[in-house]
Amino acid sequence: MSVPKLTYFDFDGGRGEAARLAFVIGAVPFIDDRVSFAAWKDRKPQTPFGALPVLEFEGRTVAQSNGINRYVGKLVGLYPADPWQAALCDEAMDVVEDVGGKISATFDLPSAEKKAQREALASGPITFVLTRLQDRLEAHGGSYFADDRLTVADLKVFLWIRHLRSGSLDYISSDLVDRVAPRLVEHCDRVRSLPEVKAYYAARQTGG
Ligand SMILES: N[C@@H](CCC(=O)N[C@@H](CS)C(=O)NCC(=O)O)C(=O)O
Repeated sequence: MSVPKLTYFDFDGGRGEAARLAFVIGAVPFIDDRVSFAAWKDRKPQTPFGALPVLEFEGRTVAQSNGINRYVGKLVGLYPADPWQAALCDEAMDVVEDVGGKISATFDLPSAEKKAQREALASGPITFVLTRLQDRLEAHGGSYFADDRLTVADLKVFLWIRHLRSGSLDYISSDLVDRVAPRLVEHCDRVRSLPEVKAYYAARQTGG
């Protein structure tokens, strides 16, 4: 049987990491194709839309991270079968994608402009999405975003919250989530503590 190949950049985050974690948690073997930034220029034209992640399976190729998350979630049992629960799962993934895109757009800005835009994002859309995501989590029981169990939505939110709290985003205070959405910190810790997630990052020696 063919093994799925997930291609993404060589770091433990970003748009490809939720699908990597889903494969790991579901104990489904996959080829973890990690592209260095140096190699990207040559690889880019071979991708459907000039961007990563890309998933290849049984001779076919598909792009777009949340679509890949859904597909992998179905393969490994981390995506709801119920249509309403699936829509809730998609809701959380898409809102993270929307606000994450706003942050990504600041990466290459000159320092003063980056500071202005990130401070405005932190006090505006980021805080808004954090508080609303927390509300949604609480409305669905407080532990998971959909289906009363772990889904790919939890993985995507976990990775975003981990990134926001990492201190690696200049001008976005690393304690923002703790201040405005503490239930999302608990959720982040819950996902980070899953035995498969702990073992995965311990083996990668990145600590997650
Ligand atoms: N909407 C796409 C966005 C993909 C995207 O922008 N990927 C970034 C990495 S997270 C990328 O490939 N950047 C390199 C480039 O555009 O050359 C998705 O969700 O997969």
